[in-house]
Amino acid sequence: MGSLEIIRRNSASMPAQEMREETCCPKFATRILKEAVKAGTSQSHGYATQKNLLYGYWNKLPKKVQSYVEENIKICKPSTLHICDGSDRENELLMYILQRDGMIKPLPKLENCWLAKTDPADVARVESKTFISTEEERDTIPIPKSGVKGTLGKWMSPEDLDTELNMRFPGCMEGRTMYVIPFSMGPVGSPLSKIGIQLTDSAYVVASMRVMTRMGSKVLSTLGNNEFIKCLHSVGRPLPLQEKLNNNWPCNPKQTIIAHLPAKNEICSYGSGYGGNSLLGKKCFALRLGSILGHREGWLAEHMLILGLENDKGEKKYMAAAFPSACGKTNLAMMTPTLPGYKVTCVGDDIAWMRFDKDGRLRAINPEAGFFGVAPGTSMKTNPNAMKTITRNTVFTNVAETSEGSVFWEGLEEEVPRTAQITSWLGVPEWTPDSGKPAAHPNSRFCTPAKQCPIMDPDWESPEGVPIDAIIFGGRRPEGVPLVYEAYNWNHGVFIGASMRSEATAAAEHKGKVVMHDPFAMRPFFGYNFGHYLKHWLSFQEQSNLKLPKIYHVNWFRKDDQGKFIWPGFGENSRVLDWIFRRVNGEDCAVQSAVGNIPTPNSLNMEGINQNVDMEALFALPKDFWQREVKEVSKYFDEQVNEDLPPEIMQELRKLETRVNTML
Ligand code: GTP
Ligand code: SPV
Ligand code: MN
Repeated sequence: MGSLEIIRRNSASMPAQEMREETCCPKFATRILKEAVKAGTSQSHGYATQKNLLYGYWNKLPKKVQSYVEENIKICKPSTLHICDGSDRENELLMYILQRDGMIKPLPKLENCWLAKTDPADVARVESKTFISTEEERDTIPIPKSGVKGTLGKWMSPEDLDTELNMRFPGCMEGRTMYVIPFSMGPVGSPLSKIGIQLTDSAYVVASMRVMTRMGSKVLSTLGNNEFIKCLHSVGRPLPLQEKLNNNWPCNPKQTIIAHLPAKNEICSYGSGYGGNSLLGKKCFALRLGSILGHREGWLAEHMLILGLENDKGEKKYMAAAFPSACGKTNLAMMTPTLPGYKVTCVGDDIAWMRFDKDGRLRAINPEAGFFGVAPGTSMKTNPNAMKTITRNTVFTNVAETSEGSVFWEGLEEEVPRTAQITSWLGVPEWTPDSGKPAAHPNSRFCTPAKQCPIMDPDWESPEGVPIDAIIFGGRRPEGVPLVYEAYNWNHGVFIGASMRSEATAAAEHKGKVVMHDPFAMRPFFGYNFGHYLKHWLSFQEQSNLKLPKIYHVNWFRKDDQGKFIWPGFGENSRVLDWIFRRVNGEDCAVQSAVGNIPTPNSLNMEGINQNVDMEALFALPKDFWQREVKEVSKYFDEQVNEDLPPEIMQELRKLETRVNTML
């Protein structure tokens, strides 16, 4: 069968797409597909399942990968197969297909940039439908106190999960192409890296994985016949469609499930095409399965940015920071310091894999190769490095567009021409703020190659990772929590991570701005029992050969009585990083407080700050607030972590309680 016949047959049930094909670049696609099919079929003698290999080389797949693919072709029944090589030509093909299907459109004002708009029902991670399946429930989550609903992850028995998967996956790719994506989390070949194979029926996912991971043929040669993480993904909308798509975006929100099977090193995700639900290398692999592997193998997989900070004397240190989703990791990782002579370099903006090396130093790699960053709030004022990164080769999802063919979101008001008309993410033309609705979805994002960021650290792809001297926790705390404080020691630091709380954001399905517990910024991403996770963190304290990083807590989001942020944030956060830097260097610039060491008066470098900052309000420690905080954290540990709470954490809580109660 000829290539285009295959394509035509696939879209026959959706005549609108035939028309779009005309408006794209059919000649180009015909040529690539013809070549691809020639290459594919002439090489496909080993292809046992008699399916149509549309692109790629079956024989180049290691045997174990072939078996995994074959097994799932039998279940999902795609009509064609595409084995990804990661080439530019392949990407052009994908972009053609996505345009033809009405899922993306070009943004002519920017270089090779694209706009995708999803079904408005598929815009964020869905924690309520995300499960980890182990024989023993307690391996996955602490058993909450009786009568309390657990919030530290969701468990499903292997039998129940089997039933759920069997209800969804058989035939789920009918009429569609199954893409086989070989990808490496971490630099290809690094001893800290791990390889996955994702099978998906979404070309959008392939295009995104190409940016977010190292993807393609080079990964297969490194893999050989070794084990890999199995990642199966389907949007859950076989062809012909039973119901019309919304926005041409295939997804199946009612049936969505994101399942992790640690015993089989496997992830199965169905029904969502968005972000962390579908780019399985990210949260599913690098954090949930990653944390399990880390526990097993003695390392850490964390929801942390990694940055390098060079001071005005040319000294450099690396820091890792865990903030919950949409709480400022990308911004801090790419910040432009306002302190003269300081320089920040970016290693990663979302995930860190960290391991102590033979000299006892904690080394971190960024397992990702791209940024899937929150668009709203990103501007030349707040994050110029991100703005410079996303001007080319970027896929924007659920942002608004301008009449001149560029993008718009909340925060760019000063940076789009006054004459430009704005079409909102929901397609409402001539959008104005008066509509009362945001132009871009609050969780709209850019997907952009990390190497385009002008401040990438020279060692960001170093196979051995960068040495970490400080670990920073933080969240959105409108009241009570000071700008920065330092843990008294490692165990106190682990306690600080465990008691993290933050205002809910749009990155998940939560409503409103309630302050939620989000220990280690990992609550949605723990791959195993949080109590065991704490024990793992605490275990490093006992190993005397380790040079443990110092631990900090920061809060950029404290508000005054008028509801305004007290701290200017963004580039000014360099003042806090500088203080941390000096503390790591052993400088005597801290004083004890109930919560930890805080800067001595005037030790925070405020030189040249062009705004009045109420330092007293920023560092105030209201006794009643902290008494409530202690009670709340205590209740949380008691109800949620229950029997699995390590005694060391309880001791730290009691110490905090005593310090707070004896406060003036
Ligand atoms: P995920 O990608 O969801 O994990 O989020 P993230 O932690 O990388 O958050 P990001 O840096 O994208 O920031 C999210 C929002 O917080 C944006 O709207 C930013 O403008 C805002 N933000 C970041 N840093 C600061 C800060 O220092 N002060 C204030 N007020 N807002 C900030
Ligand atoms: C987050 O929510 O923390 C993200 C975005 O980084 S997603 O990839 O959708 O998880
Ligand atoms: Mn994140």
